[in-house]
Amino acid sequence: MAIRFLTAGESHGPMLTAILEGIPAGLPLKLEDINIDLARRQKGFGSGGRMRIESDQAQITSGVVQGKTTGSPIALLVENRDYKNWREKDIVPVTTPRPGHADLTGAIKYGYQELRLSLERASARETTMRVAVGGICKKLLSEMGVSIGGYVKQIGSISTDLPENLSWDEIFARSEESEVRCPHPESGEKMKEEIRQTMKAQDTLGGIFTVVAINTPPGLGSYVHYDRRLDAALAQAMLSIPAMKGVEIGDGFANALKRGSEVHDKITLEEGGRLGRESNRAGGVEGGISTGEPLIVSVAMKPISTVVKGINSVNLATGKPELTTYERSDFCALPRAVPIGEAMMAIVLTQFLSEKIGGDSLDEMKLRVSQLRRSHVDDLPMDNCPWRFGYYYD
Ligand code: EPS
Repeated sequence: MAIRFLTAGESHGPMLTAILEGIPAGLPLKLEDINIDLARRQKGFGSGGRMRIESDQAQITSGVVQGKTTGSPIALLVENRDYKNWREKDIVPVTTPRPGHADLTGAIKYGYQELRLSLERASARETTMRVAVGGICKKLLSEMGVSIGGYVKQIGSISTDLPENLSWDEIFARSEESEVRCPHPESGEKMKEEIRQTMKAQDTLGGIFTVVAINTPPGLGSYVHYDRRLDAALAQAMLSIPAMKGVEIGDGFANALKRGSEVHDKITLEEGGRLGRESNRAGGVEGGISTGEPLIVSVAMKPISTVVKGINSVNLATGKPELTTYERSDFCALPRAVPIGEAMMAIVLTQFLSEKIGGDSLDEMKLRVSQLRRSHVDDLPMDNCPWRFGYYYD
């Protein structure tokens, strides 16, 4: 069954909505499975005032009965608490577009006479529903043994090394303890200081976050067409998050500077015939197909485009050059971007898994996952004799 979803809702409208289709019947689901990630998306050093107003909680109006999915579309909603502050208000027109935001391009495209109409839907508020949908996908994946986590790798010029000899689960747990979702406490402190300095300078900061899926079955995705490659789908999903401008699979950019023999992950024979790897610089994908090693995706986020001190622009109402005006926004949203990246990864993996194995109920899916071919010599018998192409062609 194919997984698909749509979201609706505007940043200061009454509520956000999503419909998710393709989740099999019989998946136990608590609101807490969703709300835990909604809360994670709201937390992080460098957030603006809006996050003190909202306390996102999902409601489910279809597709889940007595704590289990039924196989029918799942309808989700999250109310915007801020709406009550806007519904009776006379809205001050926004006529000076912020460089970097959708204010100008939205007006060019849709012919708006008020730039707020662009920002209302282009706002990253919409990612609330992706996180809600991703929470359900994560729950389904967890039933198959797949878990997803992430951390902040860089904020502005401050990057982190991973603490040595820690499992991925430990890295994710340490990141959750940090206000900037950084697993390395010293680097985390430096990141916070960088954010403080930037706030003082009335400016904003970007950076890089990493998301990882552990225990992904091998064989998801394909090389047969551009749109069936798992790495390509992950890149598309990550770049669809507002403000994300670069994607790296594994050590993609560092690998580009090295020789092949230094890059490619040596295949080893482990006890019992499992095919292991000495490293995972490929980030868990070869030929557009998952290898079964941890799937690692890093994403570059540009600095938030609402800048307190203003950026040169043009007031479209007066036709005169003018600095952008400031309402309110985040100074650095990197910590909050991590759960959004995790959600997009969960959605893509659920899509690719469903496409490979189908299944209308959880039991059916679990059985099929257990029957998947693995990276194991016993699962890969070779004919090992010469052969000819034999096309029906002269
Ligand atoms: C955003 C601006 C801020 C952010 C918002 C994204 O909202 P407001 O204009 O209401 O202060 O807080 O993000 C969210 C509301 C959210 O839930 O992530 C923007 O312009 O993109």
